[in-house]
Amino acid sequence: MVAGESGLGKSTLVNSLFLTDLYKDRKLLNAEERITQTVEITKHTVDIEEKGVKLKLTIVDTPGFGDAVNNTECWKSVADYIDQQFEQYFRDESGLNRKNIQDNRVHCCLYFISPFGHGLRPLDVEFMKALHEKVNIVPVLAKADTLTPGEVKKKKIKIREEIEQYGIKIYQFPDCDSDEDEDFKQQDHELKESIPFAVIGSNTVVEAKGKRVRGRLYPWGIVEVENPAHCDFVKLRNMLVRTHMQDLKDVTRETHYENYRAQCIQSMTRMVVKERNRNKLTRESGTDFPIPVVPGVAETETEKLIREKDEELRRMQEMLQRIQDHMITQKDGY
Ligand SMILES: Nc1nc2c(ncn2[C@@H]2O[C@H](COP(=O)(O)OP(=O)(O)OP(=O)(O)O)[C@@H](O)[C@H]2O)c(=O)[nH]1
Ligand SMILES: [Mg+2]
Repeated sequence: MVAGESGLGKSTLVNSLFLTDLYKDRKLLNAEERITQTVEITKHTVDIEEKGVKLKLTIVDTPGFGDAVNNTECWKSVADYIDQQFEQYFRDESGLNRKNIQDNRVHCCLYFISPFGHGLRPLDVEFMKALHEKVNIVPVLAKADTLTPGEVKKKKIKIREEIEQYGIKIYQFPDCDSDEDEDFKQQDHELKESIPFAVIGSNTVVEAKGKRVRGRLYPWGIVEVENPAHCDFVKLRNMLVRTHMQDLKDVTRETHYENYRAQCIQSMTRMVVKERNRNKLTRESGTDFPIPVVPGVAETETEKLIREKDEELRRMQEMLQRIQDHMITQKDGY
């Protein structure tokens, strides 16, 4: 998923990252014609191949914030989207047909930080804090071609300090084992120092040193998206689809989804207990529950509400039971 302020190049970057049509079809429109402002959350599915392994990747593009007069709670629709995916997975997982569940949970959120500010803006802090318990946040420094290498370096340090200072929990790369070889350790160190990844997006092909590359053409030269000397694009893509994809999925499953599930089960249990007590009290005071539906006899509004609540309660109890059964079989399986 990509998120962040409007106009920072989110849609352009995801196109540059994964929509590989570029290499199949050279008849390209320029970026301005191809990409317009994103106005709603959109989902694209792309098939990519990494070292012979075919992967189906879902990209979620979100509308940038900052255009509205009031930007409070601009993170709400994104947070709701993430929760909805968890909810769907939770339903599927606790349902009867658990074999073919489609996993639409969001495993990573690239959060775009403006290159024009002095570090993080208050809205960035608010946005990331609203999401950091739900999703793996990977911060990126947008439009890095607008900064000199020195500026990029300084901004990265400042942003990392601020992330720490404001208590924002971004995705943590797992520590590498002490017995790994030196090359690997060095790569790992460089990756951690790259945060926030400086990125440049482009959907146009330009000619650089006789080769056609994805880049941006300026009167003073060409910026190549996939040149490691120009930005961290390749590093970011490798991290996402090669080196850390499994870990991003693991952390989503073990931490973010588990949090969601625990909260859900807790609130369902609380509701079931509350309803049970209520029913017990009403029964003791003489009313019979559940109210039977007699065909032909019109229910009063209250009776209808009580019956609906009872049905909801019964569904929840069934779901809880299935979750418990599922947990027991899982435990037995280990
Ligand atoms: N200089 C520079 N411009 C870029 C870069 N990436 C995108 N742009 C330009 O920035 C403008 C906005 O790009 P979009 O990709 O539409 O931005 P967005 O973040 O998706 O914006 P919303 O959909 O409004 O959230 C376009 O004119 C792009 O060509 C970049 O890396 N560097
Ligand atoms: Mg967009």
